[in-house]
Amino acid sequence: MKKDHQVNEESKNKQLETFRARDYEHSMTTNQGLKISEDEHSLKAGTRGPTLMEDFHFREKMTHFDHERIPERVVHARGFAAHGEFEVYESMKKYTKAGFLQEPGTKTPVFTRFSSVAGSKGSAETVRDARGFAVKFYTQEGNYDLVGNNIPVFFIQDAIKFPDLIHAVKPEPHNEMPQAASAHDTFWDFVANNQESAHMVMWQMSDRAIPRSFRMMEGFGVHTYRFVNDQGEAHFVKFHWKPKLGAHSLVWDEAQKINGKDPDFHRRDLWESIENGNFVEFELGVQLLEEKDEFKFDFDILDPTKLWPEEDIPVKIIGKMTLNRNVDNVFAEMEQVAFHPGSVVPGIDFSNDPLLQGRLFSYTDTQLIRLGGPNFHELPINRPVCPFHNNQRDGYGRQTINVGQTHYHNNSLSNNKPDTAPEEDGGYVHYQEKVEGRKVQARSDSFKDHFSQARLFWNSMSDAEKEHIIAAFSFEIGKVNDMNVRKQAVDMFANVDMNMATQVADAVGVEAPTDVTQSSESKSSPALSQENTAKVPDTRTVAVLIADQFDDEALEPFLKASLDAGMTVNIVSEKFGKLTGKNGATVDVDETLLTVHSVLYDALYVVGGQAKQQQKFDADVADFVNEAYMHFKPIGSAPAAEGLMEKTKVKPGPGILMDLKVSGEGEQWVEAVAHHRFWDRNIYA
Ligand code: HDE
Repeated sequence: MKKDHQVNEESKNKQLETFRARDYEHSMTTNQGLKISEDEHSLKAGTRGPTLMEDFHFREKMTHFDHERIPERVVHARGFAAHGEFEVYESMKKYTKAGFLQEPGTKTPVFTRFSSVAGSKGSAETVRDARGFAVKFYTQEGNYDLVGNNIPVFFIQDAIKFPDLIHAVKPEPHNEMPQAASAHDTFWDFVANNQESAHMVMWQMSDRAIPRSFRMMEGFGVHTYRFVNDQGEAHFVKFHWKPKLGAHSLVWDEAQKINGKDPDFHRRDLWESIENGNFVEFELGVQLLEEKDEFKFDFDILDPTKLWPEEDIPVKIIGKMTLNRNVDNVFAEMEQVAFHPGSVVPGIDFSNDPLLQGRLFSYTDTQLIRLGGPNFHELPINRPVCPFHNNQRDGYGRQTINVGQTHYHNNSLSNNKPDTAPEEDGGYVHYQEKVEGRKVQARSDSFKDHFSQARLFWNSMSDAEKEHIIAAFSFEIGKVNDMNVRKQAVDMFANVDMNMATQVADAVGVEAPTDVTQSSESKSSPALSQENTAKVPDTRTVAVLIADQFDDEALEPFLKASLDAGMTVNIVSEKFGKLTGKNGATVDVDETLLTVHSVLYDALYVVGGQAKQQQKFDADVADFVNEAYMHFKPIGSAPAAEGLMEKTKVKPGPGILMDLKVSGEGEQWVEAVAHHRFWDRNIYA
C-alpha cells in the first residue's frame, strides 16, 4: 500500500507528455497528415476568381475555426490554473483510509484552478466576488476533487436555489449589465428576499472578496464532509487551505483601477510567480468532529451558511500543496478540466448538507454540455493516473478502443470482468449512515438562524475591516436603482449591526432602520480577521521611481535588501533604456511611467534623478506616489528625492519611510513591505 501511493507530480506530467504536440518542430499538414504546400491563398479559379469547393485545406481550416469555441462555465467562467503536488505532513490513518493521506511524505500530483464566480470568461479579475479554489488530486485510487471557494460559507442552504442566486447576480437579462458585479438591483433584491445569504454577504462585502492575489487567499471546502477510516468509523470534516504568504486584499478603489490597467492581474501574478520559481504554497488543514458531537453546537453542522469557529474546533494542518508548473495550453488544460465534488476516493464521503447534495448532481451535468458529451474523462487533463475500466461505451469523441466481446455486467463470456472490487481491495463503499424521515420539501428549523454568525463575523473584524465593509455596502447598495430594494437591503443588515446599517442607510439615502432587532451574538473569532494573518515580504512587488543621475549610493543597498527579502523589483522611469547614476552605476529600466501604474505594485521607492522632461516626470511620479499613499501602501524615498516628495500628498506617518537609506538587511523597509497596508494612516489629513 505504502509504495503504491508514492506518486509524485511527475506521474501526471508524464501522462500529459504522451498527448503533447510540438507543432513548431514540424512542417504543416492537414488533420489527415497530408503535407500542405500553401497556406496563404485559397484555391481559386484565377487570381481574381471564386474560391473552389475542392480546396479541402481551406474547408478543414475554416470548419475547425468555426467550431473552436465551447460554452463557458455557467459560473466560475473566468479562472486560471496551475499544476503542482500535494505532500502529506501527518498521517490521517486514524481518521481516513484515503490512500494519499496515509504516509507522511507521500506526494500526489494536483491541478488547481482559481476563479471568480459571476463574470464571464473575458471579464476583469479584481472584481468584488468570491473566488473558486478547485483542486484535483490525481491519486492512485482515482481523482479526488476538492472544489471549494475562498469564503467558508455560501449564500444559500439548498441547491434548488442556486439557479435563482446565479440569475440574480449575473448581468440583468434585459440589458446584460453589469458585468462581473454584484452591485445591481437583482442581486440585492435576491439578498433581501433570501435572508439566509446574510453571512456570506458579509464576507462578500469584506476585503476577502478583493484578494491581492490567488496566492494570498484562503480556501475552504465549505461543506461538511466525512472522513471514514479502515474500521468504518467516521468523523465530520471541514477542509481549509492556508496560504503560506497570508491572506491579503486590495483596496476597493485600487481593485477597480487594476481592472482597467491590467484585467489579467491575478492570472499574470500566478503565472509569473511560477515562471520566476516562486512556487505557490498552501497548507491543507482539517477540522475534525466526532459523530457524537453532531448536535453540540448552536448551529447545524449541515448548514453551509455556517462555519466552525477555529477557536472551538482547531484546524489541524496535515499537508502542503505546491503549485510549481504552468500549463502548456490554457484551453486543453484549464478550459477542459472538469471538477466535480462527487469525485471522491475511499475514506472520503459526504454529509447531508443539502447544498452539497445538489452539487453532486450539477457538475457532471454541466460538463456534458460544456465538454460536449460523456467522454470528457478521457481528456488528458481529466484522466486519472490510475487505470480505469468499466462497461461504459461509445458517445461523442470516444478515444479508448475497448477490446472484447462483452460490455455488460454480469457476464460469463468474459469471466464477469471487469468485476467489482470488495471494500478490502479498494472498492468504494458509501458510508452506511442511518437515515429516517418523511419525504418533505422543507428546511430544518436548525437552519433558520441567519444572523448570529453574520454578527460573529462582524464582531471579529478590525476597525479598518469594519470601515471597508460599510464602504462596500454603501457602494453596492448605492448602485441599486430601486429605492425600495435599497431600503430592504439596509434593513436586513440591521439584524447584523444596527450602527453599520445606520451608516449605510445614510450613505445610500434611505431611512435608518428602526423595527429591526440586532443579533445578540457577542462572540468573535480572531481567525476571521486578516489582521491576524501571516505577513511576509516574499514576492511583494516594488516599483523604484527613478531617472538618470540617480543616487547610486541609495539604490544599490536598497535593491540588495529588497531582492534578498524575496521581493520583485521593477525599475520604473520615463522611458526604456539604461540609466546612469551620479557615481556611474547603471541600471536597466524595466517599465515606464506609461506602461505601468501605481496600483500594480505593493510598495514604492522614490529615488528621482534628472529626467528628460523633468516637469512631466515629477508630475507622473507624484501621481504614482499619491495613489500608493491613498491605498495605504509602504512608500520609501531616498534622501535625494526630498524635493520630489514635497510635490506629493505624502505626510510622515505609518508606512512612510522618508530619507530611506537602507543598510544591511534593511529591516525597517522589509518589515514595512511585509506589513502589506497601513490602515491607520490618515490619508485625508
Ligand atoms: Fe459550484 N458549480 N455550484 N460551487 N463551483 C460549478 O461546474 C454548483 C458551489 C465551485 O474551476 C459548475 O464545471 C451548484 C459552492 C467552483 O472548473 C456548476 C451549487 C462552491 C467551481 C456548479 C454550487 C462551489 C464551480 C459550473 C449549489 C464552494 C469552478 C462549471 C448547489 C464550495 C470549478 C462547472 C472550476 C463550478 C454548480 C455551489 C465551487 C454549474 C449547483 C458552495 C470552485 O456545476
